[in-house]
Amino acid sequence: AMAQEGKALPDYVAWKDADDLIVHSQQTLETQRGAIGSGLVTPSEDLYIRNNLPAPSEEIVADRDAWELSVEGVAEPRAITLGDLKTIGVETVACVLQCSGNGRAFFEHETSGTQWSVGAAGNVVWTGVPVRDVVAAMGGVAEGLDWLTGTGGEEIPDGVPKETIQVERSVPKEAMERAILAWDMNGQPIPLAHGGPLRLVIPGYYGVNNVKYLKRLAFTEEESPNKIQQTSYRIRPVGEKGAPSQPSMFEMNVKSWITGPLEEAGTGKVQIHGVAMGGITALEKVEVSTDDGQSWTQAQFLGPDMGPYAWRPFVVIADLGQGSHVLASRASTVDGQVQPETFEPNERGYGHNGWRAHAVDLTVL
Ligand code: MSS
Repeated sequence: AMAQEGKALPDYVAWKDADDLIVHSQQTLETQRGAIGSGLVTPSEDLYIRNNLPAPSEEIVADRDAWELSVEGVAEPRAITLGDLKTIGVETVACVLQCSGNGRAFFEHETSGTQWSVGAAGNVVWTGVPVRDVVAAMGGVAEGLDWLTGTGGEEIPDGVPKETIQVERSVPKEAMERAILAWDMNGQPIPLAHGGPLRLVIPGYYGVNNVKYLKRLAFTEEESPNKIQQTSYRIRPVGEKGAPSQPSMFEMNVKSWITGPLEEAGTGKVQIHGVAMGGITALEKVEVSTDDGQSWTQAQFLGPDMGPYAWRPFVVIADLGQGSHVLASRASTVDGQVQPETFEPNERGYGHNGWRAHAVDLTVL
């Protein structure tokens, strides 16, 4: 991954802010750790990109309201245009969009896949129609269907079995209570790179479940038969193959990280900034340590609380003497989950939230 860093932005994301991003590949761009600062909402220009398949052509956003979604597994299944979806209902939700592999670079074993540090995550404001409203408008979920399945609109090349590459994810049906079909991101029509014209957003769930270019929303009896559901995005022991019996990357865990200062600071008082998230639960507090976890100080949240699925910027003012300091942050949720010191390795390097690995080595001059 290192050799590719510093590359120019790929064409389809040429509008992004190159100074704030690390280009890992055409399909994977990461937000620089320092770029977030105490940002409440991640500007679209800075938001990370992760595509499993190349994005479809710009044509699909030329006439957004004409985009068609097929809704299945409801009493009255039908195809509906984005224009018509907009007449059913509308809601805005702020939530963290975070790749399952965010933090992969912190695992000690060899992990294949993008070596994300902290920047495969952002806090995004989505506007769209609640899935439950769409379901109500179509007569409710049909009997015995336990999964909510979203299918991405990428074209699958002829001769390639769709199960092997198509982005199709199933989540437990209950997630529909907070899921939305989004057309706006941060107050603008969703850019193609982030899944416009229509994206399934499941607040509190890992990025992979937030299917872009959504062309089908189906209540199904079983999880999608596709590889991305069956064997990929599973927490599996190091050295083992993926299997449907292993935990899937659904609910995110409690996590925080410092966004500055990251390398050097002057002696005296310094503001230590970062962001914290509760996953699917609201945060209770964040603590910061400047002595490698020996003592902790409660941080102050900055800005408004945007709800349980959003992240919260935090700050602590510390007095630091000359020399090196290990800065760490540790978040806890209202239901008592605490960011752990270490995180057990898993083969693909998913879900790392250990505070020690996310610590910063600061030199005070
Ligand atoms: N969707 C689709 N359609 N395709 C693809 O590829 N990817 C995933 C999600 N969705 C995809 C989709 C992932 S995997 C992620 S993270 C996300 O998305 C990202 O987002 P953005 O907007 O940031 O790029 Mo991992 O867990």
